[in-house]
Amino acid sequence: MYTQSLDLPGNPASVTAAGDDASRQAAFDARMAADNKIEPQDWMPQAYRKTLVRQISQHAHSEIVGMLPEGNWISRAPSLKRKAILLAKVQDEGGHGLYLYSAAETLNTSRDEMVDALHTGRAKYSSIFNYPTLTWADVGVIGWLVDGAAIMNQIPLCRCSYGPYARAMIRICKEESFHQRQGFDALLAMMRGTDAQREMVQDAVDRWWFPVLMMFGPPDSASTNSAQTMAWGIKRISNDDLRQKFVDATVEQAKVLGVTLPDPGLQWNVERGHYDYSPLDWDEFWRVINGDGPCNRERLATRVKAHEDGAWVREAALAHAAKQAARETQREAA
Ligand code: FAQ
Repeated sequence: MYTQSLDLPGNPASVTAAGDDASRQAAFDARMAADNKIEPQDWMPQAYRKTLVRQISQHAHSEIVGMLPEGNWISRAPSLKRKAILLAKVQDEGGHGLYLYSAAETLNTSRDEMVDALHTGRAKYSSIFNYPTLTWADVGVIGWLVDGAAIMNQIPLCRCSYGPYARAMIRICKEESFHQRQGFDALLAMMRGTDAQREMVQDAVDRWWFPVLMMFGPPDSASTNSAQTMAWGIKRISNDDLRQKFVDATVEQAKVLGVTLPDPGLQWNVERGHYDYSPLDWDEFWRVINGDGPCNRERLATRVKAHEDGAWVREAALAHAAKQAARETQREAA
């Protein structure tokens, strides 16, 4: 049937299930060394499969939970135009979650298993979505900074060694790039408005800046997964290097916007050719990812309730599919 896979029958580079473990491992290693993609039906080490399921499913959960902070503002958007844009953006995030769950399903894990891991607190989602959206300016800041950080992290994932993940990331990055611009545009409109609007934007930037820098993950020295995922070509750039690239790009954008980034240690380092920034509060980061951030309980409870409330839709869809299949069988038999 149809497949996401790009490898073709007879392609000598494909890692087939034939042969002993050592020869399959050697074929996999050769593929990695040549920077070729691994496809769903290829043989892969269990640990590679497991780490992909971990990262892709956590990424999917982040997109789905990430709909909540902005979703809270759909009914309170300041104009019809901003409401339509926000509705479309939040829907896009839902779509990203679905492509990513589908990419993870190609690794032989079911959607139910992944969702259950999220709902029972066994799977993580991005720390950033455990912070509250207090004002309309927070929605603009999520677009500008959170989507901005997400793109910085995700562009290299378009070159990830696992084909379905890499391909999902291409479309996701295009949409995230639009999200980032809409956030910047919403903030620019407020910065050109009243003093109260400018203060609201500055307050939102002050609250989100440090949590956004933590989205890139712990410092490289504390990143337990990086060495292996980089060796496997899943991650291409380290947490600290991506964080630095983001800081360097965003300082310039903040100048255009006319906001101050809330870090007195932020200054250009001529020798390094990068901006220096102050150490981040990693205790806060670990607290948030371990379930004790400002909104962890609320976010998870909302997701669980949405899943339970949607049970009748899943049941109806299954009943419809069963009825269609029975009709098809009857037609074939007639
Ligand atoms: N939050 O060894 P590392 C978005 C965990 S999508 C929570 O460095 P790794 C779109 C990590 O899982 C945002 N947990 O981990 C949007 C690991 O624990 P584990 C999501 C975090 O995997 C915008 C432990 O710490 N993006 O924003 C975080 O090599 C607006 C040790 O860390 C992705 O998921 C964190 N920030 O690197 C939606 C991108 N950081 O699993 C709505 C794909 C680390 O061993 C609105 N993922 N941890 O128990 C990645 O690139 C990587 O997984 C990292 C973490 C970079 C997130």
